[in-house]
Amino acid sequence: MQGTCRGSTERPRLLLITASSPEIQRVRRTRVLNFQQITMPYLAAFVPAHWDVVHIDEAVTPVDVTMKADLVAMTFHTPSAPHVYMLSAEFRKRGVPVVLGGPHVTLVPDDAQAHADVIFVGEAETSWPRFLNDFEHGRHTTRYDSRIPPLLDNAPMARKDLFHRCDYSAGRLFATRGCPHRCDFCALPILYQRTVRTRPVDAVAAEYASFPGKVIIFWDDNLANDTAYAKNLFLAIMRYKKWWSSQVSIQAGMDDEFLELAARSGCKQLFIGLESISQNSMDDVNKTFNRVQDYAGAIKRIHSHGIAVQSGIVFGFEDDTETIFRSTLDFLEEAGVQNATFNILTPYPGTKLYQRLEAEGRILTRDWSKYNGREDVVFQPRHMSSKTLLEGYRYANERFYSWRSLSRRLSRSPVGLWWTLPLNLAYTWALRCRR
Ligand code: B12
Repeated sequence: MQGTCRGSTERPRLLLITASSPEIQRVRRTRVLNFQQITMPYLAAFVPAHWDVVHIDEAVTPVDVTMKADLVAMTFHTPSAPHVYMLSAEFRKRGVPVVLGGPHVTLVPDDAQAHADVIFVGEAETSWPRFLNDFEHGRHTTRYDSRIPPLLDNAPMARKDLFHRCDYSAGRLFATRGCPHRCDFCALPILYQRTVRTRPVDAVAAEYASFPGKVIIFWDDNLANDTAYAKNLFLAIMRYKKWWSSQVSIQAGMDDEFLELAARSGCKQLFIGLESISQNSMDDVNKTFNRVQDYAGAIKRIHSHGIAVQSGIVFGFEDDTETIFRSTLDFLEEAGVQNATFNILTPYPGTKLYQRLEAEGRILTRDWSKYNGREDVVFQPRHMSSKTLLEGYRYANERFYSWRSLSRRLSRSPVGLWWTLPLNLAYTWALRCRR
């Protein structure tokens, strides 16, 4: 492997790749929205100015392994791991050193180490610039571990010139990072070591304002982790009159002041990980702060502030039987939930859930490409067959985006009908095309 860059007069070239395997793109093809990814444009902001930086987002552009580069760095989720390892082998065969980081690497570093020259475990605000300097001087090591979660006081804006949405209509940023909880199925306790950190409100507001487009998504894990911070942020971004959405926990739905300020600052939808309507299941995976009895009231309160709800639902928990699919859909329709993302429970390697199921001999495959949460069941469910789980998951999607459910849900809660109706119709249409 080359440790240094080409001739000293030439600018070194860094190729950043947001990897997404063809399989996961196929699995997620019903997704109507083409999500802008920010990890690599954000890491690019730390790269010294004398580097040429190119970003390929595989969701929109295929990777050409013959591309000229002095260094390749990739970020990826677990289902893209085999694909990334293949890409990595191709680059390395051509003498280009490869650096890997992101959720899969942090969850199972030893899995990735064999396929890269250098891996990054955890967050990289400190280690990434250090590595680039080491690399240029030919003294880098093979593994950079971020043991202390970095503060985000000086987090730069992501480089918009590297976004694949060149019209900048897709405003994506983060204000906070991390989550204090330890849900067994979630990667966050490992990725961010259960520490919640915030960026300065002014810096976030400035980045928010810098997007010419009107629609913004905060890629936060839970914008309601620190409600005092969030309320200050809402006051700061109100003046820009944009529309935004973020992920929050159900607790946000119980805080009228939070919801009122959120709505006034332009919040149009909150994504809430309801996960399951079975309290036993929530308790079993250590998501005890989700109190199922509070769901309906919280959703109603969110709606009363003119904010739509997108609920994250997971099927396949220990308490789930064949009736869970129908009763979940009954609940979502009754509550007038505007949008939902359904997932098949997937024990990502490195999580507590994976360890437990592995100890019980219930992991069915270690082919990471099947860890997509949408089309494959990778563990043995307790009370049903894999086939029943898969069929139930499909039933949920079909029923939720059927005409009947759509009219039931949206008539029950017509919040933001001018945009929730077209979006629901788009999902319905996408599902029909898939059949
Ligand atoms: C936004 C998001 C998405 C977006 C965009 C994805 C993207 N790559 O940006 C969309 C909607 C497309 C998406 C899809 C999926 N996602 Co997602 N997503 C997130 C989310 C909420 C935020 C990621 C983000 O932008 N963070 C902000 C950036 C700045 O931080 P960061 O990515 O953590 O990067 C830092 C470090 O990790 C590190 N780093 C990261 N990569 C690299 C690479 C190098 C070279 C270096 C040096 C450092 C480095 O440096 C950064 C600074 O410290 C996370 C939760 C989370 N907080 O991580 C889940 C998360 C990453 N997603 C997850 C999952 C499960 C999925 C899906 C599989 C869901 C599904 N069933 O379809 C798909 C897979 C898509 C695919 N193509 O493979 C899991 C990951 C599980 C796993 N084992 O991989 C997470 C952690 C959620 C969770 N709570 O478990 N996702």
